Amino acid sequence: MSKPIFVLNGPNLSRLGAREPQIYGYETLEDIRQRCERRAASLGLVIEFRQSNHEGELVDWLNEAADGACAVVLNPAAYGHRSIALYDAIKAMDTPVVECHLSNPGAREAFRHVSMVSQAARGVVSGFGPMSYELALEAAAHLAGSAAKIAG
Ligand code: CA2
Repeated sequence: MSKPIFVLNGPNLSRLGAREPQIYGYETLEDIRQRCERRAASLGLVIEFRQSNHEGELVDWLNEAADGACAVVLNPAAYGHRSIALYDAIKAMDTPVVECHLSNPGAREAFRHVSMVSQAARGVVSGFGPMSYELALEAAAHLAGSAAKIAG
């Protein structure tokens, strides 16, 4: 597996650790990046970890991942609930996308119960705090491995 797994993070996740620790915990996004690096190394993978507050930039990165990544872990944050652009970008790529959330949106406010991204992603990991990222990375590695075998 020579291509990296992209770990993409949506709006406001750069503020993790600063507010609402009862929902999102005390780890910062940098802590989560380091966790992901460690988990990826143990799986023999390389990751590319990014965060953006801009929907279009996330779309650009998904387009880039279509050729440049073997899989994607995506925490779309609030854009996941509304973004048809993210839905379309995921639908337009063969590279597997695993949606990931720290919290369990299904157990929160009604407006978080709908996810556009879930309707296009291969699977979803949510509700396990920073461990959601590690579980999503494992799932992404599994999907990337299966895709590589099918490609022959
Ligand atoms: O649980 C998740 O990972 C979410 O993607 C987080 C999003 C939320 O809109 C989704 O429904 C679920 C919110 C990210 C912003 O997180 C902050 C954390 C601390 C301070 C400010 C924002």
